[in-house]
Amino acid sequence: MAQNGTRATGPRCIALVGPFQSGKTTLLEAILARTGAIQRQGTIEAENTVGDASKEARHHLMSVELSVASANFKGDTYTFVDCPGSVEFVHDMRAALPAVDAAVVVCELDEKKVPQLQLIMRELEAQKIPRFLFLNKVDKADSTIHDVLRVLQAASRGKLLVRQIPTFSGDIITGFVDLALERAFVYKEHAPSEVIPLEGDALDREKTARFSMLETLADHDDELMEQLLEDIQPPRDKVFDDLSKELREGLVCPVLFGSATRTNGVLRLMKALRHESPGVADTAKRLSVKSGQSVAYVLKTINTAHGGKMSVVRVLAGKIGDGATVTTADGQSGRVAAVFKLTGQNSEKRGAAEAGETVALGKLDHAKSGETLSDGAQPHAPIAKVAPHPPVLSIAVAAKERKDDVKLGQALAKLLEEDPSISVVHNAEAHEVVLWGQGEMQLRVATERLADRFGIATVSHKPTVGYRETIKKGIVQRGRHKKQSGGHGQYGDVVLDIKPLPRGSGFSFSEEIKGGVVPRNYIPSVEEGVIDALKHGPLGFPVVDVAAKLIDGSYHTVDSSDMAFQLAGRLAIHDGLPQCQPVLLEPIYQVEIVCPSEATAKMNALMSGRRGQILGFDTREGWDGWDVVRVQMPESEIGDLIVEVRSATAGVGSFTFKFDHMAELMGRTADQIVAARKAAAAA
Ligand SMILES: Nc1nc2c(ncn2[C@@H]2O[C@H](COP(=O)(O)OP(=O)(O)O)[C@@H](O)[C@H]2O)c(=O)[nH]1
Ligand SMILES: [Mg+2]
Repeated sequence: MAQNGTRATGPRCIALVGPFQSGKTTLLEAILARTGAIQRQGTIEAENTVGDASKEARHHLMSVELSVASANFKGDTYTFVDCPGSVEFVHDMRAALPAVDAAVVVCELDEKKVPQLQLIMRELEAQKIPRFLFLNKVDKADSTIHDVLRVLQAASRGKLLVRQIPTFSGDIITGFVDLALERAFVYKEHAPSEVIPLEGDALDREKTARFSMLETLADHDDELMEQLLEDIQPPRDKVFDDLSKELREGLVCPVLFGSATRTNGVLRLMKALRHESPGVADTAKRLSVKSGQSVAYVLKTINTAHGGKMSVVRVLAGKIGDGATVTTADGQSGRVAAVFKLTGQNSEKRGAAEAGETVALGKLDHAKSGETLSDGAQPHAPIAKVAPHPPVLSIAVAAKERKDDVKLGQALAKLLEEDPSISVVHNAEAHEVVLWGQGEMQLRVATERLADRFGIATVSHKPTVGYRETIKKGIVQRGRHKKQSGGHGQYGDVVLDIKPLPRGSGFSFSEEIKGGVVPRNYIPSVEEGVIDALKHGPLGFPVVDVAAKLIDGSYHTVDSSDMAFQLAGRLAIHDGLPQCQPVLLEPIYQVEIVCPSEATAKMNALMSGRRGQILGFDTREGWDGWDVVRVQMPESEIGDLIVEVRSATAGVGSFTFKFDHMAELMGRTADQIVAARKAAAAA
């Protein structure tokens, strides 16, 4: 076939992305089977696919991390990166995308999945990744191309370009016409499609659909526009050139279709990739990779169960082999222990990797997911910086056995290197290690990995909320510490004027001692005692927004000491506060929820169930059909908010939050919190 002369050559790296359950992992399997990389095509149901082979993925029957496998097709290697579709694992996709040549967006014709598809398309558009759309599961579909465009175009800013039209037998799609080739194919199950004559009704439909494909291409090509206006048939090569060029520039997103389970449409997809997808030279240019140095990008780093670390990298320039010294963007060097070819969970040693190849490098200590590596000691600027989405859910984890505490910290550090969309916060006050992440499943998988890969059994629970307490009125309170025990006694005596302060003021200490009734040198000790007593107020929480003024007291020349005055200060607070109408304070956050507009009304109901206060609605800037809802909400209610936001938005709603203020909390809820705290302290 004499197709365009600008076809990229060499190894390609292609991301398989798309909504959850659209068939990405199955499509990878179909590609591997069709190209002969594997003997038999496995299925998700039989749990024998190349992708999703990790223990956690098999257990949950879903992709929980990316998998990589390569196929040879007509002399070139294509490495596919099967990215998880779940929003909770989306960072794996986002961090892998910079280094791929193109993405195949696998989707179904399902209106409910359009918002998810839109999120993914946005990411591809933002990162300027050339993209094809593969409409999967046509074995179940009877949709026309008209339906496809009506439903799916909403998800894409770039124009969807129909490259194929389905042909039917009754209601069932039995084949397709390729509009660029102008050829008709009929599907054969698990075998290449067969070319059939293009005639009759199919030919008429082909003419119409081809014309509209050419019109779309002509939007960005004046010469083609003129040819169309003058009714001149453009040469086939020109059409292929345009397809390829406009794909690479992200102007159009060609739509192909098929069935991954039946291996239909797979060869056409491979051919489209071969002829139209850019290669490593274009990708290196997109990423401003400097020449004269070997450069690789870490799509993902994985700490395997056997202790070895593997970094999946794409070599963007030069060559990286066993024993090479490579340096991270921040200047940390390490030696490549081995180069592997990956097929899902299987790795096989191989020789050096050349520009374009996607391989795993062994035991690179400093490599994190998203890292840029270069050979020698000279760092290369990071070629991409994909900031993880802010976390939305947290759990507190602890090692089941004390002896694993140190190991837990080390293992968590490794999980964070692999997936920076998880973070760890140490809550010193509550003695908790809090894991923050993108959702329940992601954090559950993280704790499973702690067990499976690092042998650490953990227990997890809801993180402690940062309650505080304060007082509503003041008091003047004496605190006297006096002990006569044989020889040396202890004596400290203070009078404190205790007063509430405005919200957010914290704590202040002052003194107004006249005539040296409390000697200067003891005053700091009084303050220390006060501060110490405020750590646990009468309700059991740290006390804030309180002023204590030392106004009187007495001392003893022999028995007074720092310790005695500390105790006196503590006593005054301890005895005084219960009489000051203590009240619980709870942290209130400002929360910004983003959701498709259809779901905005549901947020109202959701908020009233969670003591949230809606401050306002807005349209989301740059996001047609989306809203921003601003609310104030107690920290305790944010804990699992994401679960409800997602269920009200087909999984796509999200939020960010920041601390706003502390608010008084009274009544039953407050009583329960105080009782729970007392019970916990007694336990
Ligand atoms: N009928 C039909 N089912 C499919 C097809 N491709 C995938 N599936 C099924 O869709 C489900 C999700 O597939 P999977 O590959 O795990 O989707 P992923 O989440 O996108 O990786 C599985 O039950 C597959 O067997 C297809 O072409 N036709
Ligand atoms: Mg999958």
